[in-house]
This record gives sequence, C-alpha cells and structure tokens, in this order.
Amino acid sequence: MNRIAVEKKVLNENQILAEQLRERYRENGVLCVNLISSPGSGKTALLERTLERMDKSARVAVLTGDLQTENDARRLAKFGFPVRQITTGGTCHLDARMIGKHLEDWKLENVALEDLDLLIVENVGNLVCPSSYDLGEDAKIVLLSTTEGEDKPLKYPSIFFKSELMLLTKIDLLPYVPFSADLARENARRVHPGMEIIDVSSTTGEGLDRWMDWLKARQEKARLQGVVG
Ligand SMILES: Nc1nc2c(ncn2[C@@H]2O[C@H](COP(=O)(O)OP(=O)(O)OP(=O)(O)O)[C@@H](O)[C@H]2O)c(=O)[nH]1
Ligand SMILES: [Mg+2]
Repeated sequence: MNRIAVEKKVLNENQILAEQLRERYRENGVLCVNLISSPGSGKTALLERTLERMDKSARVAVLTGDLQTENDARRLAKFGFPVRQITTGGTCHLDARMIGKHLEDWKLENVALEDLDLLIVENVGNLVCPSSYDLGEDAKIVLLSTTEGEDKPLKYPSIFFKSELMLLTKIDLLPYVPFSADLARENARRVHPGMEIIDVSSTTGEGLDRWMDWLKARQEKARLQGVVG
C-alpha cells in the first residue's frame, strides 16, 4: 500500500495567536512594531521622544512590558495617548496571548484596534527571549546602545537577524565611551546583511527625524494594505 506522507507544519499556540493578531492588524490597517533590546538601552526614552513628537490627533497606542512595576507606562502616559503596562511576573518576554488579552481589556476602555493607526509594543528588556515570540507585529526593531559593546550582534545574533531596523541609541555618549559605532554597524550587518540602521539620541534629539520618517513610511504602507484588504 502506498503511503502519502503529508508534511504539515504544526504551529505552536503562540504562532497561531500571532497570526490572528497579524490578520487583525492588516484588516484594520494598523502598523504594529515590537521594540526589543537589553534592559536600559533606551526603549522608553525613545518612546517618550516619539510620543512627544506625534501630532495630538495621532491614533497611536503603546503596550509596554516589564517583569514588575508600572514605571514605563507612567512615563509614557504623560503624552496623552493610550498606554498599558503588561507586567509579566517572571516571564522574560511578551507573547501573543498577553497582547491579545490586553487588546481585549482595552476595548472596555474604548480603545479599539479599529481606531488605531499605530500600535507600539515595548518588549521586556532582554536580547534573547523576545526574539522567539512572534507578536504578529509588522516589524521587530532592535535597539543597541553605545554602552553595551560592539559585539552584541555577534553574541545575540537571532534578534539582529530578525529585526528589520536597528536603532543605535545613546549616540550622544560616543565621545565618552570606548565604543566604535562603525564596528557595531559592521557586526550587525554581518549577522543581517543590508539591515537598516539609524543612529539616535533621546537626549540631544539626533536621528529622531529619520526615525519618525521611518515610522511614517511604514505606517503608510500598513494603511494601504488595510485599504486593499
Ligand atoms: N545619554 C543618554 N541616556 C539615555 C538615552 N536614552 C536613554 N537614556 C538613559 O538610559 C536609561 C535607561 O533608559 P530607558 O528608556 O528606561 O531604557 P529601557 O530600554 O526602556 O529600559 P527597560 O524598560 O528597563 O528595559 C535612563 O537613565 C535614560 O535616561 C540617550 O539617548 N542618551
Ligand atoms: Mg523601558
């Protein structure tokens, strides 16, 4: 008897939920970006500067993840856009179930996905775990700061490979730290050839226009996908 071997890719639970989220983002023309870095690389500081620069009528919301505390949500809520903290307890990453649950809870507060153009997720500070969890996002964005060492892309290649954009943060500290931005960029591109890299400083504002332009361009792309359906 002939046997036909049917090879079926079995998606794990997270992947199934992530695909459902991706579909919801696509249907609603929402751009979702997932910011990932080591603790303290400047994710929240960058988001503070980002929200500050947004038009007050911008339809943007932020989910920010940490093991403990509501500190980041408090920092970001000052700008008047919807912000929710996800405290994971001990988990070192966000997963698609957590995102789905918080989107549901948000609905009760009249923050609906259909009313958003941009959903920014700040992941738990960690260069390893978040890289394995798809959140249905359009793009992962990795931040590497000038105080972390140029070799991080080589030591933690997965997240640099999977990210569409690298933000080289705290660029204002370059005169004071033994860090070669050229070598850091070279290492990142060894792992991910052609990866887009933007140097930024949340302190001086350097590079923030380029970052905002990147976001705007990606948002327009997501909007058009939503229109086409
Ligand atoms: N000099 C300088 N300091 C910065 C910059 N961005 C952030 N910082 C400082 O770096 C520290 C950590 O910044 P956060 O924005 O809290 O970092 P984070 O990545 O959100 O940290 P976790 O959420 O804990 O992972 C704070 O003391 C910031 O003031 C920058 O561009 N330049
Ligand atoms: Mg933070």
